[in-house]
Amino acid sequence: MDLFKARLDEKLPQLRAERTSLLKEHGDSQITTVAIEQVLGGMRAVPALLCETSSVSADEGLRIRNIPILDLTTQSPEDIFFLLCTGSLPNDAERAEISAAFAAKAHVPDSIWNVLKALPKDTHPMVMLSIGILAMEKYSAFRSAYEAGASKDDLWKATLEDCITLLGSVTTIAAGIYRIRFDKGEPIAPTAGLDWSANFATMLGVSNNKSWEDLVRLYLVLHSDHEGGNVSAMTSHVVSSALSDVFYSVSAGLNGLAGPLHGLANQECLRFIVDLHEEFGGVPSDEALREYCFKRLAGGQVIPGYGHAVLRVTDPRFTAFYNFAESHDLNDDNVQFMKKLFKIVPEVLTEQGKAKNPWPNVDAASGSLLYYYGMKEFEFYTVMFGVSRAMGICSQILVHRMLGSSIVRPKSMTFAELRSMVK
Ligand code: CMX
Repeated sequence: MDLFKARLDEKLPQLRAERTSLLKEHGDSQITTVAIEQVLGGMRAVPALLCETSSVSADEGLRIRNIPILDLTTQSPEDIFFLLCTGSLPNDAERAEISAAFAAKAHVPDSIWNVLKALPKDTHPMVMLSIGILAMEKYSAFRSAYEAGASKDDLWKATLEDCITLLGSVTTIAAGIYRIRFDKGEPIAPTAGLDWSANFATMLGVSNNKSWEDLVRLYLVLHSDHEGGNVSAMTSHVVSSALSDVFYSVSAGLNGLAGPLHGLANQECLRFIVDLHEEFGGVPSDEALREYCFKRLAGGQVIPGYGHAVLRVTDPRFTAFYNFAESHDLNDDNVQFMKKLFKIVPEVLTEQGKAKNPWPNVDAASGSLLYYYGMKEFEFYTVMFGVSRAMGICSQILVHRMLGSSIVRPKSMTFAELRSMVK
């Protein structure tokens, strides 16, 4: 990883100087006030975290290092990881170096398979992913470096090594989980010479269709990062701030991704579509679908795949998947449902008037496409999300390590303390 390390080394002084000068010039400047409703409402919109890798705006959505995600849909995941970490896209030599580094870590030791195979048959695949990553912790270069007394300034180098080990092996682990958990046969070994996403697509063993590989590549690109305040990224950051290594941190973040209001929404979305299919025996009329959605809302359930804590427009990642379905002429009932829901749900949520954002997020489209290619086990979908999101989480942790960021420790308040503050 000489080229990658050299690029990071080059960025390091500027990155650290920015932190030092901001602190020196404006360390005690007030940038916001916090309302009681924000304290009680999930800290929504409180600008309290640093994240250099990406940003999400209400009216545009995700930008990775200031590049709109829709301008990055033809890049490889290796490009995206390099961009997240360094701020620039790699040249050919740098891209080849990362691909080779991931491939060199793609072999997963038997001890990890033994742990995964020993779990009860009905274990959720996200539990298996979280455990698989945690079980890899014994290979942490960071922990060894820390125990050997490495200086805080240098800990980012071992963090980079851990990121490569984690990302190189996570595709093999995830694909193996798919095969073990859903009785698809033994895990398929990685193939030398394939890049990261082609290898993942092959190890899943879902389809031989060439465009399956294209979908997996796009999937890994689109879910890679979504700034620092979402549940999974923030959880990982908090854990990592205690100098826990990336295996502990990513595993912790993925446990948050497994919640139905976050990453599990893609599983819930497909479940919703399959239920709809069963209820109507096919794609229903607009009117019947409207009625069904209203009934669901009246029963106190959310419409999965719609709404967002930050976005107030259609998620560009939904648009990218929608465009993929159009350009590859994907057209089964589930894809029809996805398109019809896009037409109906925003009207329904707007009429109901509760959701601040009636538009689809990424989860409203991704599952229908995976299902189209034959990945019908929707309990696995959040694992696909997790593999990709591991790139964003790792890069965020790496940048914080380069900066030497502080341990996270905000102040919690009792109701009585809050009341006394507003008196
Ligand atoms: N269906 C029904 N009701 C919805 C809704 C939806 N899709 N989205 C929001 N609402 C409701 C909320 O439940 C809330 O109701 P209460 O006041 O009764 O609690 C109200 O509208 C206001 O919520 P909001 O401010 O618009 O949204 P939040 O920031 O609180 O929550 C999110 C955001 C994503 C959790 C919410 O939109 C939701 O539950 N969506 C469905 C699940 C989903 O798709 N999650 C994936 C998000 C992407 C990700 O993080 O991975």
